[in-house]
Amino acid sequence: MALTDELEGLRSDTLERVARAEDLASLDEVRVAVIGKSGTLTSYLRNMGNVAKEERAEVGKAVNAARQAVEDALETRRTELAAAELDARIQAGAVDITLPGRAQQMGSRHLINRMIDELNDIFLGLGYTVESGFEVETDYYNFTALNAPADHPSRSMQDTFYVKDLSGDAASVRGESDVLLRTQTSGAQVHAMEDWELPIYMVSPGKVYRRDVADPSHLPQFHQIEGLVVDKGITFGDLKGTLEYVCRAIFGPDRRTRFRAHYFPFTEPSAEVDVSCAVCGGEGCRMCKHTGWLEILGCGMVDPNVLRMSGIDPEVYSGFAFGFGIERVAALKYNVPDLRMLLEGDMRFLRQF
Ligand code: 2NL
Repeated sequence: MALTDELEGLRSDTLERVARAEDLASLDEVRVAVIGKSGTLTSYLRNMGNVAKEERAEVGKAVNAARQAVEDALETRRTELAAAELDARIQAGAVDITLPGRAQQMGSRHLINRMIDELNDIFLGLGYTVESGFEVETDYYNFTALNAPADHPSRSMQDTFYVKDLSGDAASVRGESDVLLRTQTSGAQVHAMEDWELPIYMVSPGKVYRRDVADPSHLPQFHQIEGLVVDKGITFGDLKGTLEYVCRAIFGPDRRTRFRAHYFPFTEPSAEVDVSCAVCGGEGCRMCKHTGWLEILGCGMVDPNVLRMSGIDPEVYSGFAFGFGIERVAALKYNVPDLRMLLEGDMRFLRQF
């Protein structure tokens, strides 16, 4: 029948237009054109009166079915397009709130450890062995084997941290145990003299402890690097040549050194070494207390008693020894006015090195 064919054509044509509609506005145009007041499908409903009576039921059914199909398709497509349009609007209005990645702060080696590495490298270059030893030592390795008299003030509880405090114990005369926090790294070198084969060319870097109150030039815990050479025919000339070379390696060729006679219980003769002041170039200033010189290390020829106590014959062997304070070397190299700055953890200061 021609009328139902027409309706079928209109239906499939409309469904195609619905599917093709790109946005809500063009979808609405399809709705108005087909099922609006004067839409093509609506006009079939309006004109039902003109349809032959016997066909009316069938045509009416077809018109309603077509209308239902068109309405369903419109609704489905409307939902799709509305969702897509909302999505587009959200995308267009979105504010980018991603933050730039947080950069990882790179740590760096602390100046004290850099200084230790640098000094170790200088001595390794001279063929020395690096041996750090123990931070907890016995009173024999820290004092006795180094020729320190039994009543030397550095042994007292006022100057040395004892691991066990035996005060009040009848077994102890001075109230001190024989286990202590080392006050110098020499213990490592005494162990070497006892245990190693000769000759010895060694340095001992590490932490040492003294019962001091911190001030610009003293810390109760600091680092030392001590050196020890024991060989046949070692002279003060070897000591002087070695330490002048080392000072130049640390401070550069422009700083001068001088040796001053001094006293240590473990070396004879002994000397202190000064390096010319970098702040004033030797003219005299506040940094060097107007002397032009800064004290950098102590040294000397190993006392024959010290060699003998560790089982070395001083008639055959001789040696020299020396000790640097690492914090002091760092302060003199970089003109740090107060050793405590090295320990305060102020990154504005530490990051300079
Ligand atoms: C200083 C002085 C020094 C030594 C340390 C030493 C070690 C042995 C034998 C003899 Cl096993 N001596 N060490 C010698 C002279 C000076 O240090 O003022 N240090 C900060």
